[in-house]
Amino acid sequence: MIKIAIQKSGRLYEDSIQLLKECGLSIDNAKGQLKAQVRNFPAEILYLRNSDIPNYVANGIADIAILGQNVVEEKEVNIHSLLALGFSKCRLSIATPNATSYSSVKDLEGKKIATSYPATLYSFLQKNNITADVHVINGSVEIAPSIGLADAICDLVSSGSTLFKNNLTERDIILNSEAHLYCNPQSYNDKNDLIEKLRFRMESVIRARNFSYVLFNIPNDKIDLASSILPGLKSPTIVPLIEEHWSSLHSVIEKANTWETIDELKKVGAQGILISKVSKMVV
Ligand code: PRT
Repeated sequence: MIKIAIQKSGRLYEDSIQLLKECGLSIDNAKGQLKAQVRNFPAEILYLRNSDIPNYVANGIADIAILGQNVVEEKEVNIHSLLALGFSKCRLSIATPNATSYSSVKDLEGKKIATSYPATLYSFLQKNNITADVHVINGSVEIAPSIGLADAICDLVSSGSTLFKNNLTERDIILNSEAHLYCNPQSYNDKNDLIEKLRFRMESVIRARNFSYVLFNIPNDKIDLASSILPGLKSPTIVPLIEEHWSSLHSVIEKANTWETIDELKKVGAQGILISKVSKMVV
């Protein structure tokens, strides 16, 4: 049996639960629950505070977890990433009031910096030979400069709207982060079959999110032309139509290029183009 830690509530919760469910795990996630048995996979879900999870994984209370790279970096624990999951993307950045001049990290010398990420900030400052006065606060870091607590902040940014609302400008990115699947190294050896089984499922679900399934009809003399537009997995599947000299082509295309691909397919004579969702993709 493996123990999987996910955030109890907060920004990572919905995406984590959805991913586990798309991996086929049947979970009762009633509100307020602290742990739940998975009904159809030998696993137990532990609902924990995000900031506590790295230590729980490091000491083996949980075998694997879904966590942002930012917290793992901050907690400086020996746990290993098995897979980047593509959600909860953000960056840990230095920001200062719009009106202050800032040309390089050297401008932080001797300044007060407010943050909830002291370890990551110290290591960044040390790498850049900067001595600064670090103030640790656990929330609303963005208001620190306007109340006179700090000259700069070091905090997570995603859309940038919180910085904008607080008249702050992002100056230096310390770390880019997204959610990863992490594991305890000992658990990875001891429970390799189960952990790998889940990692493989997650990888198939995550990969599928970037692709769509396309099928369309095309005159046979245009098949080569249409195939050259489709990157696909190997090469497109060709199914003859009852109507003579026509075939149906099936393939996968990158979601990001869906409309460009449709335009190109139309140009070479494709008809009846259907695009549908791919839920799992095993290569
Ligand atoms: O209480 P617990 O320990 O469980 O949770 P938490 O307070 O540590 O976490 P939570 O739910 O706030 O965030 C969980 C994880 O989501 C973080 O550790 C990051 O990995 C990830 N994440 C992604 C973010 C953001 N984006 C984010 N924008 N975490 C926080 N923010 C905050 C940021 O601190 C700032 O206040 O959002 C604000 C900035 O957002 P924008 O969009 O205005 O730039």
